[in-house]
Amino acid sequence: MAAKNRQIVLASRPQGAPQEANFRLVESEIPQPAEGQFLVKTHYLSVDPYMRGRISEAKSYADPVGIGDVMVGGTVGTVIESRHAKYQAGDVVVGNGGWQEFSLSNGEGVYRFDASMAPMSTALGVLGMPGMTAYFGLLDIGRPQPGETVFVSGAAGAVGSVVGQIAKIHGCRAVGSAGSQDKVDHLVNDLGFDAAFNYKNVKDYAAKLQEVCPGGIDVYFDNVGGPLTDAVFTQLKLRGRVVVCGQIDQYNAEKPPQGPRLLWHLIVKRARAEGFLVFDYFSRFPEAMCDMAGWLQEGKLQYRETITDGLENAPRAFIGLFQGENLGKQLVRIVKE
Ligand code: NAP
Ligand code: FER
Repeated sequence: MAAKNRQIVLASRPQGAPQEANFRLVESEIPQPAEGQFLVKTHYLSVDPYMRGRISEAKSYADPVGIGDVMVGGTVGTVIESRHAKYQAGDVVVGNGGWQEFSLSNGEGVYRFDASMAPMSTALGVLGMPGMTAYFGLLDIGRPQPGETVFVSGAAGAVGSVVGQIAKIHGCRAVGSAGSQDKVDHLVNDLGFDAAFNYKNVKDYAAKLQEVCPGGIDVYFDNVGGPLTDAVFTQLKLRGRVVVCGQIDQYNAEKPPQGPRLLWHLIVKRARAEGFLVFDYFSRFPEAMCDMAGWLQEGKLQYRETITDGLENAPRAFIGLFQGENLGKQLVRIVKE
C-alpha cells in the first residue's frame, strides 16, 4: 500500500473557464476506517461538467466545494479494509470518493458493481451516472415513439452518445451534433446515428437542422443550450418534447445569457420542455442497468472512453471537457488493471 493519500483540492474559484491553477495536489495520511466505515482504493474517478457548478459560489442541490476541500466526484474502486457490516475487502464499489486515491465511506450513496458484467470503468460511464442520465432523460422525459426523430446535442459525449443509441433501439431516427469531423464520423459510422453535423462549422443552425431533420424534431435532448438550442426550438414538431439535460455552453459564462425568447414555439407546437436531474432516479438505477447491460452484451450499445492517467492530471481532464477533448466518457485512471 502506498504510504500516503494524494488528493486534489480546490485552490480558488474560477472566473469563467476553469484553469489548472484553480486546483492543487496535496498529500495526507491514508485514513483508517472507524466502526461502520470502510476504506476504498480508487481505480477510476469521473470528471463531469456538473463539477463546474460545484466549484462556483452558488449553492444548488448541494453546498459548493469549499476552498481547500477535496474535489467531489464519482469513483469506482475496491474496498481494502472494512469495519462495515455490508462491505468486505475486495468488493468493487461505486461511490463519491472524490479526486483522491483513497477514501473512507459509511456506505451512503454507495453500491456494489458486478465487475463480471463489464469493465470497472463502465461503472462511471455507460453503466453509471451518464448512462442513467441518457436512459431516464430520453425514455422518461422525452418518451420517444418508433418512427420519431430524436435530435441530441453534445452527441459524442458520455450522455449524448448513449441517447442516440437508445433512440435507435426504440425505433427512432437519431441525429446529433458534435464539435469535430472525427466525432461526426464516429456517430454515423460506429454508433449508427442517421445523420450528424459539426456545429463548429455551421453558421445557420436552423437551415442545417432542416437539412438533417427535414420533417422537424419530435424529441430534442439538450446537453448544450445556447444558440443551437434556440435554433432547435424553431424546428420542433407538433407535440415535440425538449429534454433539458445540460447547458454546457453556458457553464463558464460570467453573465447569465439574455436569450432570444423562443417560448412562442412551445405554444404553436403544443410542445413541452422539461428539466430533470438523474439523482432523482437513483432508486431506479438497477432496472436501467439491467436493460443497458443487456444491450451491451447484445452489441446494440457501443461506448468509448477517454482515459487520462494519474490523479495529478484530473484538473486537466476536467478542463478538457469544455474544450471537447473527450470522445465518450472522460475518466481519470488511478490504478492500471
Ligand atoms: P460530455 O458530453 O462527455 O463532455 C462534454 C462535451 O461537451 C465535450 O466533449 C464537448 O464536445 C461538449 N461541449 C463543451 N463545450 C461546449 C459548447 N460550448 N457548446 C457545445 N458543446 C460543448 O459530458 P457528459 O457528462 O456527457 O454531459 C453532457 C451534458 O449533460 C452536460 O451538459 C451535463 O451537464 C449534462 N448532464 C446532466 C445531468 C442531469 O442530471 N441533468 C447528468 C449528467 C450530465 P464537443 O466536441 O461536441 O464540443
Ligand atoms: C449536471 C448539471 C447540473 C448534473 C447535475 C446538475 C449530475 C445539477 C445542478 C444543480 O442541482 O444545481 O450535468 O449532473
